[in-house]
Amino acid sequence: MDDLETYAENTWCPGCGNFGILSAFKKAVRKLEEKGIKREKIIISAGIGCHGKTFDYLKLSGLYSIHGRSMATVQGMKIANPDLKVVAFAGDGDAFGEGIAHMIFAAKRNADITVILHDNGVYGLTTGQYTPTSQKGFKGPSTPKGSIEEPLNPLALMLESKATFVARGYPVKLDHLADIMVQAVEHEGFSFVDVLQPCVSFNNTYKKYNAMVEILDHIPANYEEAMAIAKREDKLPIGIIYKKEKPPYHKELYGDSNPVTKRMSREERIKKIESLLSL
Ligand SMILES: Cc1ncc(C[n+]2csc(CCOP(=O)(O)OP(=O)(O)O)c2C)c(N)n1
Ligand code: SF4
Ligand SMILES: [Mg+2]
Repeated sequence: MDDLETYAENTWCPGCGNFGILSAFKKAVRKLEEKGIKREKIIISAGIGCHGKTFDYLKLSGLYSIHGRSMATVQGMKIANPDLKVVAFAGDGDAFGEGIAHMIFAAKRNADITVILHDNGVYGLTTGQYTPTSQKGFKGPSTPKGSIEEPLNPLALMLESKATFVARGYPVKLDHLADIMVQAVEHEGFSFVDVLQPCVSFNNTYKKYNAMVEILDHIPANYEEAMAIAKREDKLPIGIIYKKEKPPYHKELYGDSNPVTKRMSREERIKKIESLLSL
């Protein structure tokens, strides 16, 4: 048993892409520790789904969220204590179905959170319904004749929503994914990692991804190049697709102040409210 493992029994299907995501994240935590980020400062959350079990299998502090709400949960954690590095594990149904407004607004306001998307193009836990990222023609119990909708492009959507760090990884390229995760957590602002995650039971994409994944040899120079890479259909480039420095939401909101360490007394708060009301 490693020191990031919990007592929870792992119930993912053998071969699931989630195993690689979990291993890559454990590697990332250890690399972050080597860089001086204490383990107790890394706080996690997750939605509901197969991806959500990542929360059960990681010995880190956090709060298990509900379907589509882990992005809101970690934003609250960050505002309450800006010293924390907060990470949300999200599913594609979770983040871009139920939680799509949270994703867009978290990116728009440059909330200092990291979202790791377990993008398997399917509702895995509920056994195979189509999601916003399912390919056109995808067959499952809710689309027996094949989905007639076009999929969302998570990278392009997050770029358009003003995310300041956008990346894509593949669990088969485990060390590469771990490096992306490290940089995503280190980034000050909204960081989004779209992980191409094969679901062996309901959407087995290993063959397709093995043929189409290509490691980017540079970080695109600007937004336009990033968007062009995000929209490529001939290949699936992985790596950091966009990175921009911009003040994060909590700093715009209250500078370097930390409500945990700089908590006003009751009297000070009443005085502050009175002064605000008298304006
Ligand atoms: C508010 C709410 N709506 C729906 C559900 C039922 N539900 C649980 S998991 C799930 C699908 C999860 O799919 P996804 O987010 O893609 O995660 P995956 O299982 O593929 O990792 C659904 C619809 C729920 N638990 N709560
Ligand atoms: S149903 Fe799919 S996503 Fe869920 S554990 Fe099995 S292979 Fe993984
Ligand atoms: Mg899914």
